[in-house]
Amino acid sequence: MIPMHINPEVKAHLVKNDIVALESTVITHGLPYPQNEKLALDMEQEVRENGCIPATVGMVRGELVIGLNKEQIHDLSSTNSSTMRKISQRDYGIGFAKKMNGGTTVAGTILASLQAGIKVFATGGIGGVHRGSIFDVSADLQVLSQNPMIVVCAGAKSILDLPATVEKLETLGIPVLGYQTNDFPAFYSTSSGLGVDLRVDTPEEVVEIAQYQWAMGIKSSILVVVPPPSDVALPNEEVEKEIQKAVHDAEEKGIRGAKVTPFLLERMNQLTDGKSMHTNLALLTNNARVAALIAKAYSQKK
Ligand code: PSU
Ligand code: MN
Repeated sequence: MIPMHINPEVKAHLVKNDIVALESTVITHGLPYPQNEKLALDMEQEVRENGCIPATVGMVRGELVIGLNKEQIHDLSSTNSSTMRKISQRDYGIGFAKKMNGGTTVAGTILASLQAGIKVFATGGIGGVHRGSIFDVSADLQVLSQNPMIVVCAGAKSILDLPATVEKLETLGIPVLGYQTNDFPAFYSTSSGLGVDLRVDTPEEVVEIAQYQWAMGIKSSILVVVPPPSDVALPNEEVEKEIQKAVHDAEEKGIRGAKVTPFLLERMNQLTDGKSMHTNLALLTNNARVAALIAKAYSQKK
């Protein structure tokens, strides 16, 4: 038995399954306090306003919590990130045994959601293949390829090598659906110049495709990519300069492993005078909205 607590409201909705899982590495390591706490609550609110129940996932003193309460969200938001772990696939045993506090990554949240029976999950951007000379590929990709979830995101963070990440998604057999778009978004920008496997315009189409894929016995996630809202999207060329600087700084400072992504996000925020964070926050809540529409459709079509 694993130490897992499912919030009573989430538990009561598991049969209907009109639930959206939300990650927490974005809270513990992705955004500064207090913007992270506000974001977490805004995403939950967005899910509720669109007719579903939010379940923010995290680890609290070695217990996997599915549906953090407000106090737990406050604690994970305001605690120094260096004392918390990024919980990805390899970290569960360690986190349980050593009673750690941590934020679950995309990989960690997918694994937790499946334990609870949740099928739809919203995040900002998945991890992927990093740029630069060090070989660094997020465990998110592998976990996406092996676990059946509907994952809503704005593509992969553009601090990554997007063409390589998209190739890797193809190799791993992860279908990429463009939600009301023909383009693979570049996180801060609406298009990376890369395509998607299919454009879909409704939540029902996403659910139908997922159900057929899983009925084939294929246990991979379905990636739904949503461009950032047009009023906050940044021009590709504008962010690209800053990304190159941030990646250069990370290499120069010898940043490695799980620290790379948080470093790059913070550096981007400094380099863009907070503009990148503004876009990041807006796309996260927008993804929560789309995920709720999909979870609702899923709950009705089960
Ligand atoms: N996207 C963001 N902020 C984040 C992340 C993604 O805008 O903080 C997190 C996600 O939790 C993702 C993780 O799963 O970064 C990837 O980390 P890594 O590259 O170390 O696998
Ligand atoms: Mn990595």
